[in-house]
Amino acid sequence: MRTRPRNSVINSRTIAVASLIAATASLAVAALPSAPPSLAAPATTAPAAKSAIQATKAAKPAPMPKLKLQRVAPEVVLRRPIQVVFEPASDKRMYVVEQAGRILVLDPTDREAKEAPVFLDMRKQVNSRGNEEGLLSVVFHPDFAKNHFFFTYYTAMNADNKRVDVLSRWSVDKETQVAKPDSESILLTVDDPYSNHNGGTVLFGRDGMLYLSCGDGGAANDPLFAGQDLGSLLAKVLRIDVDHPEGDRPYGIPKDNPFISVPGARPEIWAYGLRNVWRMSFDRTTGELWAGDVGQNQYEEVDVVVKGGNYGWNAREGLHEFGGGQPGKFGSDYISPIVEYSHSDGVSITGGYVSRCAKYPTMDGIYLYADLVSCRIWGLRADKGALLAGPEVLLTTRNQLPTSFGEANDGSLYLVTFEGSQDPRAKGAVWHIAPAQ
Ligand SMILES: [Ca+2]
Repeated sequence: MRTRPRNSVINSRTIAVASLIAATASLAVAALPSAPPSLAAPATTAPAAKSAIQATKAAKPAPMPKLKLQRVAPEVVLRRPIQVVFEPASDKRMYVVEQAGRILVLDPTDREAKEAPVFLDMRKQVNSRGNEEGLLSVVFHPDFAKNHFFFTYYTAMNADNKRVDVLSRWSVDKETQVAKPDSESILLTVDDPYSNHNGGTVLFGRDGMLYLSCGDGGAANDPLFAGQDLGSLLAKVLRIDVDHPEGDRPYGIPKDNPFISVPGARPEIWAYGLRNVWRMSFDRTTGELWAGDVGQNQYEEVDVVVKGGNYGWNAREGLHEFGGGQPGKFGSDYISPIVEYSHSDGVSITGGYVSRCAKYPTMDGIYLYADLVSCRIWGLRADKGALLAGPEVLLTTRNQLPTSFGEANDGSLYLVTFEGSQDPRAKGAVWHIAPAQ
């Protein structure tokens, strides 16, 4: 999620926009026609993307379907849900992450459910005072069926009452299927002095490695110079091996990480120059890592994150020079976003997933993403980092801010939303995504 002024939960602009969107006073979420051209997200002006568009016009990618949403467990009360994840091999157990620090379990097919049992309550560990603080992400180990491990990424206050970002491993009681509350093992803490820009998604690649997105620390303009600093874990995507601890580290460094031989660089770094990747995901077919990088005041961007890639923050915001006055130079060889959009179309990108569900072939290969504030959900097609089609508005939610997407084991996708309210107990919902026809 994006920067907010200090001391605000969701700023007045957010509330104003959300209120406008809520004007229908209905929880219904409807498919809308495409936004008019003036509202549509602009295609990137990157030369590579332009040529890709031209080159593929002849190929005529399949049209993108509009989307419809069906609410999951409509009677269950959720408070500021910000992620849903599934344990490997079980689409009957959807885990809903509440920002304050609870993980709840839902069967997404049970429309009669009245409540979601608590899987883990870690509100005592978590600092969720700021709008962007809290329990931010959860992921299950790929070998969960054997080792019963899962991982959390959250913000906390350390023993010196300083802000830190924390990556932890936990165990599940295989009999009760509930997390063991005293099983936390901290793998990594990152000093993070400001309440905003904390990343963060934790997930596994099909290489078995754990990936984590860290924000630039916060405030505004990257005052820590983190974006281009390979000595800092902030403003990065990290990649570690949680199955092979090395020496004093409770995790290993993969031998093919890109900066392990660079003096002064943190060996955990996979990619850098990323301001605040709130949500990222792997395309299960291509293995590409897709990220929504939240911009500052002008441009939001969709990136495909590659090994060793430099995405330009804070010399660049989207495709544009950023006047931060920091060490990076605008003209350097940064990797361009697949697309950007300006703040006339939204103000905080929520990265999504590439749809790969066999049940919905018309959605196959479409990357879905959203804006937290304008509530638009776009689709695009790309190949090897070049735009093929879109972006196109496929849906706009009403009075529900899209905080995250989720992907079941069968590839079906979900949307997570909450109401545009400053109340940390604001209600939210989970929605199953399908083509409108
Ligand atoms: Ca921060």
